[in-house]
Amino acid sequence: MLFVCFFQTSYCSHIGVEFMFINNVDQCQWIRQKIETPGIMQFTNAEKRTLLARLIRSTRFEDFLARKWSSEKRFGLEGCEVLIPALKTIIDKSSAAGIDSVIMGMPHRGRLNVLANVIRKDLDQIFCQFDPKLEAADEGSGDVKYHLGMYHERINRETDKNITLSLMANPSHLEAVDPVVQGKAKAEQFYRGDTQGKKVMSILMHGDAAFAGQGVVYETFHLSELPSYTTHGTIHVVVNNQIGFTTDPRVARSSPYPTDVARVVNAPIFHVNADDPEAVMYVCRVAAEWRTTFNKDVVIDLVSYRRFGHNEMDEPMFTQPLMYKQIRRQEHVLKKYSDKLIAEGVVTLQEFEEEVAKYDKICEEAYTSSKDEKILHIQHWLDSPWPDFFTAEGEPRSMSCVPTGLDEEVLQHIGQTASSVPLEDFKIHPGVSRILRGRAELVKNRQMDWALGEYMAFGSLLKDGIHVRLSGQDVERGTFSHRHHVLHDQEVDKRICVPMNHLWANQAPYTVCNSSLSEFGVLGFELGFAMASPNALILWEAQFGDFHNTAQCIIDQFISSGQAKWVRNNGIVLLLPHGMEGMGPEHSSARPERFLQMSKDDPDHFPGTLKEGTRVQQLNDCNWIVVNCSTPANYCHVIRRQILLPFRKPLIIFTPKSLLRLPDARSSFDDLSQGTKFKRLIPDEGPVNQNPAQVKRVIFCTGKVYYELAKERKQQKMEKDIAIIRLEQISPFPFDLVRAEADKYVNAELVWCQEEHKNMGYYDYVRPRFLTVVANMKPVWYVGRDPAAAPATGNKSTHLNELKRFMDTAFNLSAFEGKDL
Ligand SMILES: Cc1ncc(C[n+]2csc(CCOP(=O)(O)OP(=O)(O)O)c2C)c(N)n1
Ligand SMILES: [Mg+2]
Repeated sequence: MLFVCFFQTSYCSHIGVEFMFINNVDQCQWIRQKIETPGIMQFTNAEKRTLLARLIRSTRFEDFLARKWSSEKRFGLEGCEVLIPALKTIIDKSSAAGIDSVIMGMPHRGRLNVLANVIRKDLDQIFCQFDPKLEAADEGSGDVKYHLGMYHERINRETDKNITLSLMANPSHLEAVDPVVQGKAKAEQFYRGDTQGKKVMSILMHGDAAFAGQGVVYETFHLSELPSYTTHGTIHVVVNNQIGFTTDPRVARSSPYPTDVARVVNAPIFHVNADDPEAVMYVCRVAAEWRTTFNKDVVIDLVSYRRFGHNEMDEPMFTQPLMYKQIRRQEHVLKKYSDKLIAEGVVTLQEFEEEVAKYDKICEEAYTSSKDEKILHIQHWLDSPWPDFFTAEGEPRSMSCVPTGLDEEVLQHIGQTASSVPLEDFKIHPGVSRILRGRAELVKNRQMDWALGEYMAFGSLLKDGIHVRLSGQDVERGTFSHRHHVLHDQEVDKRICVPMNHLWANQAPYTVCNSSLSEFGVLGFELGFAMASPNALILWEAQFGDFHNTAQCIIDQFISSGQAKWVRNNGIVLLLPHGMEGMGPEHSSARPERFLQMSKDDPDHFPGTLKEGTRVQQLNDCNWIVVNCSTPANYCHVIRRQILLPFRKPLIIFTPKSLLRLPDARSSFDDLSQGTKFKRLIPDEGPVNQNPAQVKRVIFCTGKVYYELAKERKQQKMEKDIAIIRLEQISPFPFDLVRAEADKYVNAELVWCQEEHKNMGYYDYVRPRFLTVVANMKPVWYVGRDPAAAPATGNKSTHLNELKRFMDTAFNLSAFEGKDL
């Protein structure tokens, strides 16, 4: 029925393959041989019967749902029922080749069917989801049934081998899950030492329109050949239902043909007629073999149609009347294939009908038992369980955090490694040499700058067996050339040294990898990587904080809300360089306001004084932690805390640029010694303490502006009049510590000072919380830049004028006299 485009001559009229863009002769020959050898597509009767049985399940599952819940959305697979046997064939073949873990991502179309018939989620668990009275057992928002994930260990019946199948939970945002799946697959490969992808592989399913249109598909493909990101070949299956009955797909297409994307990255594309289940089975076998043989991506284009509307509420005749008239006349694939096998004598009509009746009965029985389910446990839909990390009920094992301070010898040892070259005869660049000498000098004086603080954090976690992975654009050197975690021999090409991997004999591995120039794809990838194990610190660094917004979907749909939707912890760390330094609208702001707006802590509730347990509980209750550290020691503490907490939360860190080198912004080793910990707030420790009652103004701030304020105060000799207090953890808000400060300076007016524009930065977030702290008894004055549309000016002198203006206000003690709020 459907026309399939031929790009190569083939002996099967229902298969076409595109591969002429692949510039590897062996690979092209391999494909030719698989497609053009006469008679190569042969199946035994047993194989045909298995195929029929799978098609029966796929078809009757949708029929069953349609009968029981005719007006419920399920995004049925009708028209592409072969997807189920296709996936099962890929999994069988891969299992035979040694794969024992398959990680999948897919959109709405046929998802319930995949859960039921590929992953084998219990049918009653699926059916009960259609019950509107089902109560939620877990906290959070939960999610609709066709977004939830699943993890299942089972025996593959064809190979008799163990196999673990997981389907990742995903948001509506089509294709956003692709890089997440890849990251998780990569992580599993990494932790299992599966360096060639022989054990773990991923399968990504796509809709035709989404595959062609969503840029993250390309970003994901693009990662497939980068060493620290490759999953050694992914099998992509496109449920291509856009073509309908037109004879030429290139005429019919309303969006770019789905395979345009794959061509760019050298993946062969098999087009196969979804009405010919045997051709589909053959192609799926070849694709699995391709992946095993070449460890490269491959695309299977299931050329099909959609029998009903987009969802079951939709009437396709509104917009495609002629096509849908023809679709109605189209014989079902199951009928066609069963007739064929009956005619061939492979099965009898009676056997076929019995097989159908058998599956219908399974569905009916599951339907009956599904009525006993009264409560929905999203826990049962978890795609990445961490059984050893949580209790059997999925709860944290404690509500306390191990202290984050470090022994002097550990600090010294890390400091020395950070300032030396652990390999012999390794010639580094003189500029790097200078940096290492600078570090050695600091270590000698028991001091650290930002880069050393980071070294202390990573190095100490590696010592404790925690894998650390830092990924992003130019992270190896550091965008600001401060990090230099990978040294390059200046005389031997490609000879490198990663000192962080030479710290201790039994340390965990450190991975530092420059990503492709992608944010959406790479952040999704790292989020997926962080799902595989709680015993790893996974960090993604934006080149500049601004650029995270091209990954906004991963932030909104996964990082900020993932736990609420899917009860899934994730400890990913985002490092977002931030600060107004006259560099123009696009290299200044990491948009703190956006992260804070999505923080769920209540502005109007004062939680009381937080003892250790409650403080950890506060972190457990939030959706993510947002910090802006002003010292290297505090940065180190917060990174260590991230892993020492008994649960995992995303951590957003606004990181500095000029502070990386500012002598004032250094810490002493004492600030990291045993007994020290992360400071949620840094009080003023200067002359204001002599007589706090005489202090006239308390300026609260966060991040880099602290140093500008402190300098100005000194110049104006106002160190006894004005206290400057740093908020280091912005969310969850340190209500208790802010109150202690406000209480201490009884006669002072309260000011929030930020360098960002008034409609940006932290102001909207902190203001109601400060008012809660002071029970609305005092105003909190704003000092900072005026509201603006762009985050920063592109003009240096405007930048400096703005700075001067708000500094003047900050130190003008009569600035707010007689002013109303
Ligand atoms: C990023 C994004 N944009 C828009 C939508 C709304 N949407 C849901 S399904 C759909 C059509 C998808 O078409 P296709 O990928 O061909 O899948 P099909 O439904 O045909 O299987 C659209 C536009 C979405 N879910 N995600
Ligand atoms: Mg489609």
